[in-house]
This record gives sequence, structure tokens and C-alpha cells, in this order.
Amino acid sequence: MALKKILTEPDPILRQISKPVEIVDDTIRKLMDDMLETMYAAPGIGLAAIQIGVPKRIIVLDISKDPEKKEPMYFINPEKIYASKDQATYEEGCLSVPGQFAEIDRPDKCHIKYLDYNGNPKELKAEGLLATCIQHEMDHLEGILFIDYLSKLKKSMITKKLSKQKKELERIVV
Ligand code: GNR
Ligand code: NI
Repeated sequence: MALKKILTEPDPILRQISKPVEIVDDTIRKLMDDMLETMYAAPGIGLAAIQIGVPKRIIVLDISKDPEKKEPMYFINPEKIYASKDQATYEEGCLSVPGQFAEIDRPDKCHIKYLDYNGNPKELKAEGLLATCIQHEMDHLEGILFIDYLSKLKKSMITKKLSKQKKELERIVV
């Protein structure tokens, strides 16, 4: 397994639309193992492949509270087949938007159709934090970040802050 670098906003790669996986083979499973390791190390509760620069429709998640008991979940080519009218509000963060948090409304429940780690078709009924997290990750597959739901002003404040931080880091490294 290997740790990968997580891309941060503003990075045009994060805005790419990810492509479906055609065959779930060992290369894809190795990628998912690396994604999970990178997510745990961050630490985060979800990661989309595009966040490590790979434009494939793959998501890993682990929303278990106890770090001793790992409950990894893998989603390949996820499709939303139902979303509730009821909305839920969660304070969201994103590993690609470091240090920034905001309350975001999303459907409270959703049903997802996807391929699992072995490439077998599955369906999942999600609610609460799981539903929020899956929808946050599925947005990454479309090049969407949670800050896109904020007002223009809030979003541009966050983007400016992050690009300034990046420039300062570059200066230190160079
Ligand atoms: O670690 C993460 N926490 C989180 C909290 C609330 C809503 C969504 C998330 S996902 C985020 C990891 C991440 O950026 N995934 O793309
Ligand atoms: Ni994210």
C-alpha cells in the first residue's frame, strides 16, 4: 500500500469529471487500497479517487466512530437511484479544502447502486452521516466541492485564503 498526495483547492484537476471504471481488476483494487490508506492517514471519513489525481469513479468511506474497528466501504461507478425530499444539514469539511467547514443541506436519505470491491453489483440505502458523506464523495466525481454550495462571497473568501496558503508553502519549499 502507498500514501498518495491529496490535491487541494484551487487545483483544476479537482474540477475534472471522473470516468467510469470498465473492469474491476487488481489494479483498481490496489488503487482503492491506496485511497483507503491515504484517507485513514489524513485522517478523513471518505475519499474520491480524483482527490489523489485519478479521474475514475471510485469512492472509499469509513464512517465508523471507533478507529480500532475499521469498517471500510468501497463504491465503484456509484449512481444515485433515490434521494429523499427531506434535507439534512451537516457541518462538512473536505480534505481538498483544508481547515474550512460549512453547514450544507443535502437529501437526508439516498439509495445508491454501485459495484463493490470485487466488481459485484450492489445497492445501499443510506441515511444520516453516511448519506451526507456518499453524496459529498459523489459530487467529487462531477468536479463539485462543498464550497460550490456557498454564497459567491463565502466561496471566494475560502478560495483566496487557500491559494494564498499554497503560495506561501511554495515559497518555503523553494
Ligand atoms: O473527512 C471528511 N469529513 C466529512 C465531514 C462531513 C461531510 C463530509 C466529509 S468528507 C471528508 C473527506 C473528504 O474530503 N472526502 O471527499
Ligand atoms: Ni471531499
